[in-house]
Amino acid sequence: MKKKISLIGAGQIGGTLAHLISTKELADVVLFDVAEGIAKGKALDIAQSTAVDGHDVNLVGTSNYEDIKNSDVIIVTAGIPRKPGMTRDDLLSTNLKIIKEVAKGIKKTSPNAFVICITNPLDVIVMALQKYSGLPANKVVGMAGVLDTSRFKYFLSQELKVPIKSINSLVLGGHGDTMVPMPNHTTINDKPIKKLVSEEKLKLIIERTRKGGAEIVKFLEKGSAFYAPAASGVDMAESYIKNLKKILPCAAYLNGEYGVQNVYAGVPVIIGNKGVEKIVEIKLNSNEKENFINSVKSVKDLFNAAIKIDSDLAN
Ligand code: A3D
Repeated sequence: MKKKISLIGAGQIGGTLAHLISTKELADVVLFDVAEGIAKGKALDIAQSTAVDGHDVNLVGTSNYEDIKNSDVIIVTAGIPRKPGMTRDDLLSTNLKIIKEVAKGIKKTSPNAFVICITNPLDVIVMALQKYSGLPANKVVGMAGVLDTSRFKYFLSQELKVPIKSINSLVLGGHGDTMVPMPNHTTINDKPIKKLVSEEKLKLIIERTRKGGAEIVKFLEKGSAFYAPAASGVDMAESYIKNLKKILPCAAYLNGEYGVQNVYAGVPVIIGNKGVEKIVEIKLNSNEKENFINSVKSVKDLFNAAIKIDSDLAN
């Protein structure tokens, strides 16, 4: 039987997700949005595009949670994106309210789904989504590391003029300015990156990766990135649906791993048909450890700010 992916939020990322999923024939798609017309219009437009290449996918647009019932995967982008000059953290109070409502809808209709959260501020919103929905922590993950890593790889490939496929890399930590690109775990055709690029250049690339989202917000003026975030979300959904057991950097619930307790942060995980099947613990040197703990601290601080907004999150 065909799988079912529901997309909560049919905006820029939601629409792109629906299109990518349909061209890959990964699953039938339900596009859900409080703005019903946007969901219905995009679903119809993409459904008509399937006739061009003969893709066998069913698409529906809706604002009724009953239509997402028994989804295999749910990808959440409901919320507001950044405008120029805003940080991701500025979105907290608005998106927290939206996520509470979304979590209720998911819990009621699809308690067995694998849920991928993309709404910002990512690490805190995914943690809130897990708490509000009560779904098991291994079935609720955040998308950020795949995107941050792909930005890092892209900038390296441009600098070194090498195919992006020859680069292996990883970005850990929270999805914010404290994210932790990992040059010591980055290779090009298995050669350590540090032998191929000067320290000065690498520093600049790391900085550009950290600010990769803001660079696009500044160009777009009216919203944030959506093609690369959608591609990253689909990669995670595909690993779950096809049981690929890919190792992907995701915001996952840490319960002692990396010496961190009761918080979501970006780490490599194995995604298979059971959800997050394993958190992969790689060896960090003292500098990486310090940066990672610093990044986790900023996630914790923002979660404490979220608790002040809604005390339900304290439980
Ligand atoms: P946008 O195009 O505005 O789409 C968001 C959609 O959510 C809109 O269509 C809204 O109508 C809808 N919405 C609002 N409230 C609800 C609700 N209660 N239930 C259902 N739908 C609702 O934004 P976007 O698609 O560009 O971005 C979506 C989110 O992703 C934002 O919070 C961005 O900041 C975030 N984002 C995260 C990353 C990461 O890497 C984590 C990257 C880019 C964007």
